[in-house]
Amino acid sequence: MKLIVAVVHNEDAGVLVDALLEREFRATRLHSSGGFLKQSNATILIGVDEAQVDDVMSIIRANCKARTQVVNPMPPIMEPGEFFMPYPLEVEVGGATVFTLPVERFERL
Ligand code: 2BA
Repeated sequence: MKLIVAVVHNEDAGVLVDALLEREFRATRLHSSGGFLKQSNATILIGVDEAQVDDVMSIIRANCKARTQVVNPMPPIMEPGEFFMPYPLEVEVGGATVFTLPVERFERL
């Protein structure tokens, strides 16, 4: 068995969980936030047989889109007389960041 951990955009999470449930995959949605942008995203946990990992990956690919986000960089600590022009930075946030982990033991009690 494998545990798929997918970090996705909040806006894609609902559709993704619905698509997984439609194909009878069980999923858990956790509220999370990115370390870099500090914006809210969603982490979806999906426990599946190894043979189903590719099916789940296809569902994630079909339902999660990459987006461009604009970030305003934090001003650095400056000496008197120095000047900082805060240019907004464009960052592409991927459709999904997916980790697939081996599961040592799984029980539903
Ligand atoms: P964030 O950490 O908020 O990162 C959002 C996007 O900012 C990233 O998109 C990437 O394009 C950019 N970014 C992140 N760290 C950066 C850095 N040190 N310098 C420059 N740009 C940086 P993604 O790579 O698609 O990641 C989307 C979200 O997935 C991340 O949100 C984080 O929540 C999660 N994630 C990505 N890689 C991860 C990893 N190795 N471990 C755990 N979570 C990860």
